[in-house]
Amino acid sequence: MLTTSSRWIGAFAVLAAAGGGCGGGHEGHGSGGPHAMPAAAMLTPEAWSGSLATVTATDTNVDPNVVEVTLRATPAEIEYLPGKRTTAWTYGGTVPGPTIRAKLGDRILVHFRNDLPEPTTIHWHGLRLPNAMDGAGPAATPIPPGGTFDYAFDALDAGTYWYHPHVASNEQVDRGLYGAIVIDDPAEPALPVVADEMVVLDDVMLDAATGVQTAMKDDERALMMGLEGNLALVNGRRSNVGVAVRAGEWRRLRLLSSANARYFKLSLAGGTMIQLATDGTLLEAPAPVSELLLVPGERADVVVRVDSASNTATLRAVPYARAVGSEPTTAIDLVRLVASAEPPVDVKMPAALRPHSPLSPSSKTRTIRLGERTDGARPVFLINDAAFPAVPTIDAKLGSVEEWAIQNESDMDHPFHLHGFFFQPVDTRVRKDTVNVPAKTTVRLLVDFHAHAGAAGSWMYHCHILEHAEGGMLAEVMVNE
Ligand SMILES: [Cu+2]
Repeated sequence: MLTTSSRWIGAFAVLAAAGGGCGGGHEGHGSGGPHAMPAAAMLTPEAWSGSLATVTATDTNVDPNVVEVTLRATPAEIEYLPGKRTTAWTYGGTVPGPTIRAKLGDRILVHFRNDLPEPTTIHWHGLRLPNAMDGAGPAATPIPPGGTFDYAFDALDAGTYWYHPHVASNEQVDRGLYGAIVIDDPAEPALPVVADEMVVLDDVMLDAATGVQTAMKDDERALMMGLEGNLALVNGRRSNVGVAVRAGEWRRLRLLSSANARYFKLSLAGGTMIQLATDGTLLEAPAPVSELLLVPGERADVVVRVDSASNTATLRAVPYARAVGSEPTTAIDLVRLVASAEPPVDVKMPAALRPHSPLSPSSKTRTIRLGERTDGARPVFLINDAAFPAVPTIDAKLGSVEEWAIQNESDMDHPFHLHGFFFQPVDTRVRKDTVNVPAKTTVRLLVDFHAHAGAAGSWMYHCHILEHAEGGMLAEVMVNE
């Protein structure tokens, strides 16, 4: 079957061979003529200096084992481009929303109010929590404009997580509704770092002249590839921020991609980058990385430093092609660590972080096929040949381990995300909740349906390219006692 993407990507190949560019002319979809949909050119505002600090949510509860915060979803004016105002949708007036920090075992209470003009929810990405608190699936009724909801759950796992809406997520997350939640484990080995900061990567499509965010609802490229903006954001500010550091000192960066679709393949020129954690979990040992692919929804904790022979280390998104035959993204400078005149220091990382056990063997094997077809002019994204809500719900048993073969039959990569439970890619010991499944490949996962309070219920799994999830590549697993 000739899918839209193969026709469309074929058009890319034709265009590349002709050395052509996008003249802005769009021919009819599937008309047979070249249908060029290259990514929009990136805006490259001037580099600037500042800080990576994000707003932290205020804990209003005096009990040291309870974190109680208020979040309000509300439109707000944000200055993404110098001197220009963009109306974003925010948690509490900032992008990203306030970082919620708690420690392992804490009770977390979030009083939420929706002051948006449409219904929303908060989904707590990566956290194991009661099904009714997940902000997604049949147990989560969208909160209407003016409505409130109290989220309450325990911090069961240390790590770096995030929160975002699960209603019209492609539009609501893109407008700025996302924030981080960090669970600290006091028993973790102490790390010799001078800073421990969120680095939330996103992109947004703006009119360069006015700063107004461009609605991309019917953009054919966005519908197919997911929406990539023309301005990269680091913690809600334009990219290429310079941070003053001392050469040799380590900073812990908790990298999170809240982008709808952009893949950030990260490198650190002039410095050293060592990965500590993936999604919610510390690795067994620090792992030096020269490049690190961060897909939508995924997190990676790293430590970074400027090497003693360098003045600057640049965290950069380097080109990556996430569809067969598509053009790679262009390189984007995100963060520059600029060394001061102080003499370099030499600080060693610990040799080990946290041991992990392999999961017990699976009791059941499933194949989950990711695919795509067209419905008129619109692409439809599929799981096992059906689009949500027509994908049959899977039944799984609480306490079991299943092996899922995620078979990507399409011509583009898809980031696979499961709610409420961790999985372990086979042949690894890491626990993850979001994993890239490259085009035309199969990724095998051991899914751990380990019981936790309120774990029974229907949980979503889906592609985390939000246009794909909203376009059908989403389904539910009913986890039974
Ligand atoms: Cu996808």
